Amino acid sequence: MIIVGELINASRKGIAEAIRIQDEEAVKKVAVDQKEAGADFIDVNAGVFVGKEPEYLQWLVKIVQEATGAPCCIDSPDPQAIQEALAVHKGTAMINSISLEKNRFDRLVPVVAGTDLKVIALCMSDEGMPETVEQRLRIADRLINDLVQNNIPIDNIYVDPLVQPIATNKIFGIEFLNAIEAITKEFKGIHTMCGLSNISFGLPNRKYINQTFAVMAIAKGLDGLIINPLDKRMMANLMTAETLAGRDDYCMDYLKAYRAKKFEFES
Ligand code: THG
Repeated sequence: MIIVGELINASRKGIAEAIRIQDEEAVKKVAVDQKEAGADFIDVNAGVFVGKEPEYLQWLVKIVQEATGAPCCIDSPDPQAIQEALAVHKGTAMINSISLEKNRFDRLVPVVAGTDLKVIALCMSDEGMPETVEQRLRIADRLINDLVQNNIPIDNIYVDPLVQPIATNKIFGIEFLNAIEAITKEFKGIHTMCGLSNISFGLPNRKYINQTFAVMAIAKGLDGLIINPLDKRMMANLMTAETLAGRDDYCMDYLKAYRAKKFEFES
């Protein structure tokens, strides 16, 4: 399972301010805290700064890697911004994200082809956001085939079927979960990924919804999550769900987490 720490995102007020005043220490602390909590990749997103996004993304990549040595998940809809951020990135980054939208696909495939980069493939096309399992599968099928044909190994592809808020349509939870199951079954060796917290948008007690949904998605085969790794109950849920889903030989990871006191938090 791959954990991407979501907290360095300029849609969050404190982070936007830290970026605006170039407060290195503030950003570095959020990066280090997430790495120590178990994040494998640190998401960096400066999307609210129109015009300055590439420059700010480069700055974020540099200081996050200085502080943690961890790889970044470069989060932007703009292929140019992703490419500029990659130029200063050390090691194997994750691209967040490519999609079937023509501009994104055509500009990012040459960047990723023939490299070790990991890539999140959003189930989105120029026809818009999919809602049903069938719509997601159709997009995933084209995306995966086109990426593999372009010399991108299936093991480096993380399909994101797109979580939408349950408050806006009661089917959005189950359609997402069934999409994870269908994609995992249909494409051997593929990975899946999602920004989980969209599910709880507009509802109270969001943490609880996110924690519960994570467990349901892991049972369907989800193996990558963009989350707040500082949420200890979320992290404990993820590890336990992996074990219960049959993906932890002899419960070794569970026992290791227990011994490392990962299950000690306020209930
Ligand atoms: N898929 C992919 N990338 C993504 C998303 C996705 N990147 C952005 C987003 N969705 C995931 N990242 C975040 C970052 C911050 C927040 C939500 C998603 C956020 N956090 C609130 C805060 O910190 O103030 C609190 C949320 C909560 O209550 O838990 O808003 O879907 N590929």
